Amino acid sequence: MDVRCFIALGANLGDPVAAVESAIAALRELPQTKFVVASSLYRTAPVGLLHQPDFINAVVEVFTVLPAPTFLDQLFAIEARFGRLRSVKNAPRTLDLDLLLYGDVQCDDARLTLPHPRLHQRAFVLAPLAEIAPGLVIPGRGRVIELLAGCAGQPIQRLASTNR
Ligand code: PH2
Ligand code: MG
Ligand code: MG
Repeated sequence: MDVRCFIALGANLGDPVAAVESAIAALRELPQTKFVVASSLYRTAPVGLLHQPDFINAVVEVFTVLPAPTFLDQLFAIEARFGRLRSVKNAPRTLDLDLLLYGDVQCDDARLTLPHPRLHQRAFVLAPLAEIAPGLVIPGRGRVIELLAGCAGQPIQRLASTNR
């Protein structure tokens, strides 16, 4: 059975617009996975560690038959291809791919927490998610639209496709 998944993309080193656009192209090629749609790109102020460059963020929807751990391995492999180095938590990154939702699965183990544990607090995830799936309900958290309304004050700017 195909599982509906949402993936968050983020980058803030090098040419982050190019990185996110190429990562979206890479996600189109995931094995045993149907690509549905990508959101616009958003320029967003860093959350967590301050004093680092703005991010480019986006969200992608796919349907996959891969089990969640295998799907996660595929995402890590794309990050590695983009030269992601894992140093300190929240360090600037060439590409971050976060699995936001894997169907309505809720889990919390060493490798994977679903839904993503901070997605409901982050406008840089909720705005692109609301753009492509406005009616979505996050298991245990509520409607994307309402969660986004609770994130006022987090600066984000949708990039027109001509700016991309
Ligand atoms: N990712 C983080 C921490 N802070 N801030 C923005 N604006 N965008 C991100 O993708 C982001 C962040 C950890 O992954
Ligand atoms: Mg992240
Ligand atoms: Mg990550």
